[in-house]
Amino acid sequence: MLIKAADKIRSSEITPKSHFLNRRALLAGTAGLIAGAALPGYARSLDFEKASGDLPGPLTDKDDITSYNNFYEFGLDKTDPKKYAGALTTDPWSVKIDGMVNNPGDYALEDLIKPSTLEERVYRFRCVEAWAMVVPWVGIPLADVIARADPVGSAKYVAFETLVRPSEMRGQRGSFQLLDWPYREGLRLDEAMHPLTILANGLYGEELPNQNGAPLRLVVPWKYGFKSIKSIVRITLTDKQPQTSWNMQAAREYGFYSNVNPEVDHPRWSQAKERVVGAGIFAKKQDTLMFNGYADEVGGLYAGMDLRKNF
Ligand SMILES: Nc1nc2c(c(=O)[nH]1)N[C@H]1C(S)=C(S)[C@@H](COP(=O)(O)O)O[C@H]1N2
Ligand SMILES: [Mo]
Repeated sequence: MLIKAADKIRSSEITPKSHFLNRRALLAGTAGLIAGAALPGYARSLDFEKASGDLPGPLTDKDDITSYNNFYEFGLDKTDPKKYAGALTTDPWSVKIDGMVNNPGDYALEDLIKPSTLEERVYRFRCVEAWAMVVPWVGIPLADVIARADPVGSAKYVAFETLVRPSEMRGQRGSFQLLDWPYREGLRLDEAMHPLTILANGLYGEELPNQNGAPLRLVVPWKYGFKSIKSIVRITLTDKQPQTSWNMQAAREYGFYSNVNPEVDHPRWSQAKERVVGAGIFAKKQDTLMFNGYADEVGGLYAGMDLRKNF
């Protein structure tokens, strides 16, 4: 619905997987994507280009990005979301923004995300199970949404919640539930306001497939995948560190920060190497990069912190 117009423009311009992405060409594509009234968004993309250093690598096939997913509301298997997430009604959709803000309210999705403000962001994306992807997301900076809600000075964290709707989410039905719903995530306010942090409503220039978290999901490219919460219905500003689903499930294995860090292993496996989704299980693993390759941009957020303790 929202970015339908982008389909035709983008599909002809997608760089084949085998090519190393040319960010400038891609941004030219983005200019087309947001054609017309969208100069501010384009300007921001150019700033981002300056700030973001090296290219993230070849794009992962859209098929892989949309058929190998984690979305426990639809089942525990990585093939479940593609099979079952189609049952979710994503229109109409609204997001409640509450807590320590001057402008709380229920914001309709189309009011929160205007096509003219959309940007394309090509990010490395990393699952804790050591799968790596490169995804051309479409979305808006989370900072813009938070600024609009106007946090009060003492707000320090942002909490997120996913929809609870067992009638459409088969993973929320039945007697065995691994996670306590709603799926919850959180960021420190400075992490949430960082220009790399986006709310995505699309990928590959098209509307976000349900299995990837339609209609609106978080993308925090320097953190493990589970921080990037899907199908968001609530954003709460708070002064207390929010509870997060995986930390609630297994606190010893999943900390609040969850920054990609090759030096801090998961208790049950090493995080020093990663596999590229789609490359096959026999492909050589590659080294995991500190902060998933975004150390220059985000390292300063954690200056002086013990990242073994704050994992
Ligand atoms: N609501 C919700 N969000 C979620 C999850 C989930 O189960 N439910 N899984 C997380 C995990 S573990 C990962 S790795 C990413 C996967 O995102 P992708 O399927 O778009 O690759 O979504 C994250 N967001
Ligand atoms: Mo994950």
